[in-house]
Amino acid sequence: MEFKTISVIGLGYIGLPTAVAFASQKVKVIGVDVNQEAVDIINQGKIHIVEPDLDTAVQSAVSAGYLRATTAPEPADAFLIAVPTPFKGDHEPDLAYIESATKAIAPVLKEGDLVILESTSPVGTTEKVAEWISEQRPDLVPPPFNTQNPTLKIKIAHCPERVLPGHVMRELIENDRVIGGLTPECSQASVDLYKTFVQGDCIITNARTAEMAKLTENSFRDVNIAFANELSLICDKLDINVWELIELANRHPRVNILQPGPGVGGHCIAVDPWFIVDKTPDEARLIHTSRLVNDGKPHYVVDLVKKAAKKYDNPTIACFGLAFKADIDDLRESPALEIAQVLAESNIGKLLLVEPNITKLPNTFSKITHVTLGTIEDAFQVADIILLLVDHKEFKTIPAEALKDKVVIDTKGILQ
Ligand code: SAJ
Repeated sequence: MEFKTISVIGLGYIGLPTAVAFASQKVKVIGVDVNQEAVDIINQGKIHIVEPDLDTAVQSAVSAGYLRATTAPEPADAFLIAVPTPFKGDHEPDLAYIESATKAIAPVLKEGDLVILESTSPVGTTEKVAEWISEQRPDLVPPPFNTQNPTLKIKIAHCPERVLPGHVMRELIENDRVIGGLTPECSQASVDLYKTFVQGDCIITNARTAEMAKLTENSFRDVNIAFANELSLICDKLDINVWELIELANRHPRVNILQPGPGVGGHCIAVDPWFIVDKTPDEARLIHTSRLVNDGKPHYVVDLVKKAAKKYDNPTIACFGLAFKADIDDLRESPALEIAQVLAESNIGKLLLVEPNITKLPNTFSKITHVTLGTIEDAFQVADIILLLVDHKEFKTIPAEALKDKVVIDTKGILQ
């Protein structure tokens, strides 16, 4: 199948790099986003998010005329939906963005077009996309939509993104892709599309399995981090150094324990397991418990700090790191940020935030007078308690000497 024009709906952390990957192969790409500001920035050849090497790629794709952004969907041969799937209420998946993106493209679809859902989705969502299109375009997806034996005049598939923030530009090209069409023709058309730039294997399955594969990958990681986090609690109680313990256990040829930390953050690993729990609550017991273990870790860290602070009169607590993981500036869904916020609100002392990847105090702290943003050296001068929350490269070289008069709570095990 030939694709002259490709449209990517949602120009965020996944959609924009994907749009650029197609455009860099000299395919015309129309990027669509509801955020007018993001659209304007991209049309100037600039970016509104942080991801290594994305800026230069967008700049050349826009200046060469292969990438253009707009707020209103336009006709194309393939549409990739890459919008967020957060959860709402009691961890139920919120499909509102996928539904509105699908309904926005429905009017411009034509016979033969390919629609790919890239957003991480609960099992059954690709079928829902077909049903939403059927409601508006019965000429393309005749009702009632039959999941067992679909009759389609367009092609619909799920192909979950699996790239690691910070390495997106490389992983987009090199990673294997799992492709699940509603029919074998849908899958094959999707392989043809991704082969435009993907060097990894494009492996075909059905839509439900592709949906579950993505949720499984992130749940696997969440469960394994929960094991490490649980070990850290056990070791604290038994007076054992958890980092040394894990290093020793990992010398076994079939053991590979992940690292404990202040909790699990980001928009994927802490979210996706809930999509499995929501669908199969009675069966997903381990996955559910792991979520609770990881979500409980920030509270445990706060309690450790409160206990340490009791020995001082108005201590200064330096929080090292606010991002959701090392060497990025992304503070969304960050356990480090959550811990700093709870500490700031609990008024146990002054808070000095040390985050080398930001230049401005996050808005949540702007009205709290006892919270400031500072440097590592400021912390050495004034802090009574050092709380290490993120293993940023800048913190890995801190000399033991600089910490000798401080109480150190190191949630990542990198300080001497
Ligand atoms: N973390 C630990 N201990 C570890 C590893 C990670 O506490 O040993 C924490 C991190 O500090 C962070 C969180 O887990 O708070 C998640 O970080 P991550 O680097 O493991 O993953 P993400 O969320 O940046 O990206 C994940 C990736 N999924 C997997 O590795 C299975 C990525 O490939 C997915 O594309 C991405 O989720 C996504 O978009 O779903």
